[in-house]
Amino acid sequence: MTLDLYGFWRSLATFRVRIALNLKGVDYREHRVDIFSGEQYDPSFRAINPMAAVPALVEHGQPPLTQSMAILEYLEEVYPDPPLLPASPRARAHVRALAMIPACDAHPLLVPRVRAYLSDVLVLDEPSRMAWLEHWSLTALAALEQHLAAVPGPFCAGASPTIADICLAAHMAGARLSKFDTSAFPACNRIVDHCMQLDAFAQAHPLKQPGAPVQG
Ligand SMILES: N[C@@H](CCC(=O)N[C@@H](CS)C(=O)NCC(=O)O)C(=O)O
Repeated sequence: MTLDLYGFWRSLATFRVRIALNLKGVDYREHRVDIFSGEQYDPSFRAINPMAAVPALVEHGQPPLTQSMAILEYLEEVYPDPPLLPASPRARAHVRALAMIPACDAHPLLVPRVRAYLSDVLVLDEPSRMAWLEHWSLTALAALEQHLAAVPGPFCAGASPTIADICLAAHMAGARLSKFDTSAFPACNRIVDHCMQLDAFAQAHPLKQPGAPVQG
């Protein structure tokens, strides 16, 4: 049965869920919630996600699932093939930790509601706001680079993609869209470039989604 994904082209958390759905071959249709124009605050969407954030995943007749990491874990349990977590408990914990660096330590500092607070409440000017975003974006990449510099690859944890690759690819896409200099992170760039050769990642990219700016 087709799943309903509520998302937005520029949303990195939605990008994560799209990749997982694609990797697992799960059929879905996406409904656009324009988080730049404030559609996430519409009562009809708040009824789906009271946090007013995408993604949300709805299966016919079931309450919505929210939080991209919870959705990835759900997909892993319900559609175990191909696995997005390694077999051993220790390796799984490590992959989850790598995934959480961008998803839990960095991404919450970069979202529109935080950007709006920086400009509207703290009255930061545009260069100061960009410095904030760049700082936290690159802080996560520096930590990941230290973890990944010596891995044999081609993915974060071996020969197939895991949730660590999904979260790294989404985070790097955000950094690249913001034109941050990521050249100090060659291992991260190498792994992401490898991921993006897979259709499941490439087709899920923000710039491939309806509503994204057309690239010249
Ligand atoms: N921890 C949540 C984050 C969800 C989130 O903040 N999504 C962003 C887009 S990536 C959003 O919808 N933001 C709306 C806003 O900040 O107003 C998840 O992983 O799903």
